[in-house]
Amino acid sequence: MTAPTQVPVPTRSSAELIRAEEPVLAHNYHPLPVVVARAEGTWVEDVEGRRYLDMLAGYSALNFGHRHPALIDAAHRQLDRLTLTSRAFHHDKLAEFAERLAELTGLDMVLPMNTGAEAVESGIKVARKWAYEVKGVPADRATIVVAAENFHGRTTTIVSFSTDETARQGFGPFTPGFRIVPYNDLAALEAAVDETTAAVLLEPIQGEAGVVVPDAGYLAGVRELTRRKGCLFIADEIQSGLGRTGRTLAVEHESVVPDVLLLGKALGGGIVPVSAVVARRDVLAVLRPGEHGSTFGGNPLAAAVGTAVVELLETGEYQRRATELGVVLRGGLDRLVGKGVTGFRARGLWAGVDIDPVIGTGREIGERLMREGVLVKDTHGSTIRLAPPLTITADELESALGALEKVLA
Ligand code: IF1
Repeated sequence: MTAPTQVPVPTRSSAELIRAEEPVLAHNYHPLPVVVARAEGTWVEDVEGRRYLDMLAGYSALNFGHRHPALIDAAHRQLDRLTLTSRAFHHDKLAEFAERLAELTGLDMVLPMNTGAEAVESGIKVARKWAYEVKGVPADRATIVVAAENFHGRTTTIVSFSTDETARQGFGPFTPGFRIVPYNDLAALEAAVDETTAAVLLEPIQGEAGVVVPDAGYLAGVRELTRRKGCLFIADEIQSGLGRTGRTLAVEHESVVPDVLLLGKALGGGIVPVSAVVARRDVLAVLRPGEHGSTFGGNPLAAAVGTAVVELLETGEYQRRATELGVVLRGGLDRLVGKGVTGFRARGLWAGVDIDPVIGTGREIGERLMREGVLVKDTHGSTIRLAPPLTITADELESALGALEKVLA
């Protein structure tokens, strides 16, 4: 009896896969009805072979596009050598990753973690320890000042200082020690920072709030205020960093160097989760063996991909593309104001676009754009976020803007 020839099992259709998820996958998202099966550069392809321009880029984790050859190659080479040791031992990729990342950011020391939230949590722990050991704040009295409409992740401590009820509802009790002030308001910040303040934690541009760009001078003002008051300035560049706004870091637009920098998303090249706290030596020096850690933080695969990402950024090519194509993006959006767009905020290849609610919600616009072969994500209400890979071409950007014009007509 010869074995029956292996008839390949047909993959389920998009509709079948969406239905299959329902009983077995937590419903913590409401994805667009598209099932991606493969991707390259700026383009993704669904199960049926339909192609879409990816204007979300994994919430800015895919700054270098899907499967950038240099990053995939670095991953393949490391997969064939060593993937994990834990930090109980050294491995041969970590020194170079830390050296290159510190050099790229102009700071001294690196604490490698995995997700953005882990970098934020680690930054909070380090700032508090610095406040007690260096600044002399009384034990358990350290405060950290944050901005309203912030988004820094989903852990219980992080949502403790969120102003978004959806992110907090049902997850209490919450972590104390945080003060919330309006974003882009130096007077409010001045009033909130006192001798107990360990740090001010801000996004240089607020992502989830709808790409809210602060007034010129705000970040420089925060830098001056925190220096004068003797507390740390922690810049969360997990979404705004690594080329997105046309500079390596968004704080560079105001020539500001924070005391602590939080990175994530694109640091992993869209391949593996890689995040980091990068800070002045006297700040990260508060951590001694056994006081903080992570099973995967700084693992060989992450370090190899992270180093390849830093190499891409060292060329300045992606920052230049975001600046140059940012002009095309801004021009295209300017032409849509009054034609369904009520306003927008943009910096580099990153825009929050407010759509006239009469035309539809952000979600409805997203569904119409999907039918035009363009994928975006709404943030709140009728605002959509545009954040394509920095590898997008001018033609691809123009066609995405054309699709937006079409669905708004
Ligand atoms: C979701 C958006 C939300 C971030 C900043 C830290 C983190 C994020 C500035 C945490 C993560 C992601 C999370 C994802 C959607 C997306 C997001 F703004 F990017 F669109 F939610 F606000 N700091 N942002 O933007 O990083 O732990 O996720 O690696 O939670 O739905 P993470």
